Amino acid sequence: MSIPDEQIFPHATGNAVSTVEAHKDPQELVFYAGWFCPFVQRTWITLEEKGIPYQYKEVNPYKKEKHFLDINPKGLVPAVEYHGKALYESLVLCEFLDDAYPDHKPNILPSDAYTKAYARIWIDFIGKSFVPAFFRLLQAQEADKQDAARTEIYEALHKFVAQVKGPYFLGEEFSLIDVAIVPFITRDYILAEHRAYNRQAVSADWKRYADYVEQRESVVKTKSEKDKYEQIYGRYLKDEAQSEAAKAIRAGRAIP
Ligand SMILES: N[C@@H](CCC(=O)N[C@@H](CS)C(=O)NCC(=O)O)C(=O)O
Repeated sequence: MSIPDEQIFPHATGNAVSTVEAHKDPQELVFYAGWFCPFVQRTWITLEEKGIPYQYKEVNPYKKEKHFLDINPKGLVPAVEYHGKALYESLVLCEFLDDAYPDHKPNILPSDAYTKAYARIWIDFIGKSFVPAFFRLLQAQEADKQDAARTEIYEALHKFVAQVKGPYFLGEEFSLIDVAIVPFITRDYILAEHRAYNRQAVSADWKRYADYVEQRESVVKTKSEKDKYEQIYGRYLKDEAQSEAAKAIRAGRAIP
């Protein structure tokens, strides 16, 4: 019998424990998070990069509790309350943090207008090409579907890596492009262990980029233990997950 999505491990583990502990006190910014969620990790990395004071609140988004639906009617983490007003959507939140905390450097988006627009093109690419392919490969059951999804992911990564200046996407500066993709890099061992994905097989350049970006302090500080992620992704690997993302992939829709 499959385990319902609501029964997830209830709190962060590993490196993320001390990060959560350091953010227990009330602040004007409340961060509604799920320790396991790659989209949450984007916003969490941004908060840590910028040293913004925030209060971490763990939410199980699968329970769709009323108090959380009042904050995010979509019922998804991450979300924030800022001076009592709610916002959600990981990338919107990352950009908001740049705008709302201009004195907290570094900015996660480049200040130059051209580079900012160029960054948004590749952030959009991650959301429309790489992330859906990542979920498709996780959820694919038959060998031919897995092969097709692996090819799709490799093709997306070839296009992405052709633009990487190194060591980060834009060069020396860590930016929202890296933030958008790195939570999936820290979880790609699931694909490596179960779906014959391999960083080196994508390309040496991809492996170099992925190996480097996952070492960033803000990324390491927001990571839980591997076996806890495996519990969550085990349902995806059997295509039994009932998350909004899993259902969308199954139905051939864009992920929410
Ligand atoms: N587009 C959203 C996606 C957020 C998302 O899918 N979060 C998942 C957890 S990783 C969630 O809250 N799932 C609850 C559900 O699917 O019911 C974002 O970028 O913030």
